[in-house]
Amino acid sequence: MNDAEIQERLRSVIGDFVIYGDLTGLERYGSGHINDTYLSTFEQAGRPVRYIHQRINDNVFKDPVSLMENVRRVTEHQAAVCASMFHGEFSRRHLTLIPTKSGGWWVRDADGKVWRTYLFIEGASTHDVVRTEAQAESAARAFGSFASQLAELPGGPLSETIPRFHDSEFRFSQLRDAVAKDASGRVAECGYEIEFFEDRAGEMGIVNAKIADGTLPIRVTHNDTKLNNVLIDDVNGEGVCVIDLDTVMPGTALYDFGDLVRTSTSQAAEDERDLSLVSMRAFMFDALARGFLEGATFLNDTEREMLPIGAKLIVMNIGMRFLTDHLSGDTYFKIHRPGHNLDRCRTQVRLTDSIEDHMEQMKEIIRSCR
Ligand code: ADP
Ligand code: GN1
Ligand code: MG
Repeated sequence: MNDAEIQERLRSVIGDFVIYGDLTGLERYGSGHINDTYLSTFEQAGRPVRYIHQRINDNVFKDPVSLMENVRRVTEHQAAVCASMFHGEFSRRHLTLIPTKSGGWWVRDADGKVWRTYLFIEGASTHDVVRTEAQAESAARAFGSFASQLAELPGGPLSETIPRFHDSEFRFSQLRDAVAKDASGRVAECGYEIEFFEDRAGEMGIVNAKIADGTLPIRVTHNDTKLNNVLIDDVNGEGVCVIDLDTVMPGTALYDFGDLVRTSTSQAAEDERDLSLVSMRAFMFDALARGFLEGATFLNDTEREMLPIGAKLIVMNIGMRFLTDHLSGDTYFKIHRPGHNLDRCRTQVRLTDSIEDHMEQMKEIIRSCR
């Protein structure tokens, strides 16, 4: 379905949400790899009000109804926590779901696809590439605080929206399967990358083992803490609101810190082709560690110590996922050019190399944050 057809579907479901006024604008929005996101403008009593509408990708999320129940629980809890902390701007500090006219939180279109609507948070932006240490620190503090807010989420464990999402042993086995199948005839061009992960096969289970023996606790985690999943205030640079809640579920805090390292220590974009630009810069790691540890005050000693190794594992994990998707014919992540997933994998491989070179320094930075 092309963009015009998706927009047509959106126009037909938009009337099912409780939104007042006249629709005056609708455009595609954002640079996420998974969902379809649109920005609308409604003229309400003489002023424009904006909304975000998202069609949930059901190739990736097999149970959108449970996913939406997770999102409802998380945002409702955040609203209660933020109400006492942020007088005057509390609706900028968490996502607000718009209800439907029938009293629910999502709508199914004629094709059975699930749509949701959020208030658009004004005066803040997402960034695909980190520019300053202050930006890294703000983003990390926001994700750390998000984890603290959800530490006491009532109502039992959240649903696992993607089973074994960050399990590196599982991702490695998927990569081996994709290599064995060679569905798109691309294995021959990926020898270096496949070998790189094979050489590190013994490391894939490090975090799983610590979860299994009980030294790493399972917490409520975000699981997609890319820099572009936090809105940064356009004026004061603060991390205003954590977004993209589709993968909030039980997990280890290591990877929430790790995905920040993956997306906010290098000066290069995730799909940069000039690999000489890709590196783990220690001063950015330092800013992330300070911000995250300030926000996530609940981490135990093992979690703190393992933050650098968690970072290395999640970079490899996502690198393996990009490579698996490339070998399988690009069926999961949106691509915008041929070889896009391979380019993305290559930056992760280079970043892993750089993390290995800096591992002792990263551990020392974490120790010095005490
Ligand atoms: P994806 O899963 O595809 O990454 P996101 O939920 O991250 O989708 O949304 C894509 C982009 O839309 C974000 O990077 C952000 O720029 C923008 N966005 C999403 N929700 C909001 C919101 N409530 N207010 C302002 N911008 C938003
Ligand atoms: C996807 O939706 P988005 O673009 O924020 C992916 C993450 C990857 C990321 C890599 C549900 O995140 O797991 O780390 O791309 N989300 C899902 O950029 O698979
Ligand atoms: Mg996103």
